[in-house]
Amino acid sequence: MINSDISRRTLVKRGAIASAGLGALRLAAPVYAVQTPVGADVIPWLDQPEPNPVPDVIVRQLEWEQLDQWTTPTDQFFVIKHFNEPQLAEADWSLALSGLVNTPMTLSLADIKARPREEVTFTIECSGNTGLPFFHGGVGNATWAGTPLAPLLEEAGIMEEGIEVVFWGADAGEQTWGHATITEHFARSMSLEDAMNPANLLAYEMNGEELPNLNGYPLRLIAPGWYGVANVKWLTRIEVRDSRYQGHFMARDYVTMREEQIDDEAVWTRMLVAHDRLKSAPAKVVREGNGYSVMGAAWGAPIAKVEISIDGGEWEETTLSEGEGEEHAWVFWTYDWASAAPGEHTVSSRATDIDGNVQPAPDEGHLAGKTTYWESNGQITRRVELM
Ligand SMILES: Nc1nc2c(c(=O)[nH]1)N[C@H]1C(S)=C(S)[C@@H](COP(=O)(O)O)O[C@H]1N2
Ligand SMILES: [Mo]
Repeated sequence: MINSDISRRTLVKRGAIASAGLGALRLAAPVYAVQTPVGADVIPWLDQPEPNPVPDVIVRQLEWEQLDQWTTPTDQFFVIKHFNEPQLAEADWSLALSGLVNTPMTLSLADIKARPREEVTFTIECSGNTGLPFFHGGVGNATWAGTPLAPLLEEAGIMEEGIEVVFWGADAGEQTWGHATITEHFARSMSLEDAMNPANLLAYEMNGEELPNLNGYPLRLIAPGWYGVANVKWLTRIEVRDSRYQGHFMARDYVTMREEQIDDEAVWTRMLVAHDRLKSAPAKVVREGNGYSVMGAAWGAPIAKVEISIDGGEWEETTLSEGEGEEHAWVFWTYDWASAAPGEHTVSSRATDIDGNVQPAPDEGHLAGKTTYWESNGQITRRVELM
């Protein structure tokens, strides 16, 4: 307390000039621009991610200090690739709709593009993001375009026993399980009810252009509200089954292990990674003249507010600056750091969704007994040094 009082007082002189400048800015453009203003500097965080030991899997990550646009430019969008990178040509590619359907179908890309086109702006996050010291940039926001999945399933006609829908990718890799080694495709499934959600798209466009190869050309599932792993790329088959598909990315990997108390007994649970979780992150500290501001993002649920804590102090509300009211996309927030004093500081953020759920501290709620790195949506604290 005493320390922060002193630092606040030493700041008064510096602050006077800074707040005059920022006040003038505010008139011109209501909230702080998300874009780093011309002549302003981004102060790099002191805590930088460790070198990426798996560049074939985590192919590209968002660089938080460079976050400047609400829609992530395609060439900056993170890429996760567990197996090979398929090279699919439109001429010999098709999508099969098979399994427990009355009318199996085979669709060309032209068939799919001839169907109704819809767009959704959806922030995808890999559920491993921020759970590993080298993986902090596994999130991005893009506008996806494609045709809704539900009418296609309806046209195919789901048989009575059909309760689960499997999305198969063209990529495959070797997996050993017990005594057996197999070559398995990337695939995920969801319940028929989840698959029928009108938000799901078979997407062939990202940010107004053809899907880039690394993001799943020619077609991927876009399942708004689901963690990245559910958004199957290089899609070749949609198959309806009478029970849950238990492939590697359903039952072995992307499984969250947690110790829970059930009726006073400690038990271990293993749940597959599915829906997004509420999260936020400080993106960058910006210096303009003598004034500082912090900018960040929040996603995983419709956001009501984002708060910031400097040096572990009281939570203060930030200003939501872009994306408010979007159901599936991140919200950008800004904070006028009027009391910024020279030296090292910590910056933490926490999001609250429109139902009043609060992003947990790193050891709170479902994070308390969790051992695996999946679904690490705890509050993020970054360190910065101001001159
Ligand atoms: N076919 C296929 N689809 C896939 C994957 C994959 O390895 N193969 N990775 C998944 C995971 S784990 C994530 S986080 C997202 C990442 O999508 P992006 O690479 O377009 O950012 O794709 C998902 N879809
Ligand atoms: Mo992922």
